[in-house]
Amino acid sequence: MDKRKLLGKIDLYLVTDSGLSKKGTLSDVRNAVEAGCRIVQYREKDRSTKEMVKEAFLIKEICEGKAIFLVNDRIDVAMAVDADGVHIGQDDMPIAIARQLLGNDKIIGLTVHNLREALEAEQDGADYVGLSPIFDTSTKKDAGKGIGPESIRGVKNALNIPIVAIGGINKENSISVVREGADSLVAISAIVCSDDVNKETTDFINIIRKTKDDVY
Ligand code: TZP
Ligand code: MG
Repeated sequence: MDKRKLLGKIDLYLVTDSGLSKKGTLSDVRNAVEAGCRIVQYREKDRSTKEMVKEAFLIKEICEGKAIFLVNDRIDVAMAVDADGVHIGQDDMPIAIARQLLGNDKIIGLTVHNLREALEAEQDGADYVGLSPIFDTSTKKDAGKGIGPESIRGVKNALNIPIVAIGGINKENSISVVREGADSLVAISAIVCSDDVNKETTDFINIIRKTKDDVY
């Protein structure tokens, strides 16, 4: 199965955050995957490499056969556990080098903030872009000001690869994000800060699917 082909079909994309999580990263991943989330990005900023590798193996096991598993930033950790790929930012490893290291079979996602970066990402061989931040967010301190859901349309029209929207998204504003053309969306705090990650995931997936049905 070419997991890349699944990327455009995903509704909700889980990004882990152990700092914000109520029940812990492994519990969040388990519950989100159980509720039907089909992609998980392990994002961990303050752990040792050893701890990250250990946890990444556990997340990979939970995702096996059910969800795509990516690692944020750390190409070495992704390679160590044979993850499905990585998600990198504008200041991380250049895509061409990441591609050389990971090979053609792995997924590479890139964070972009505007149309220029998005076009460049596609040209450089990104498999999807994470458009960020759609709304103001306190989850990522250096995310900058929200670009607004209406900025998604221009990027969607210009690109052939899927667009993942991220930043300040909740159940209410997720409708505008999908209506403006996002293929999928990330909602970190709205999901991992909740008491019931399974229910939140189900709710988000239902809202996204219903909005897509209404749009197309
Ligand atoms: N990248 C851009 S915004 C962001 C990241 C990791 C944080 C999104 O978190 P939230 O809680 O969904 O606003
Ligand atoms: Mg990064």
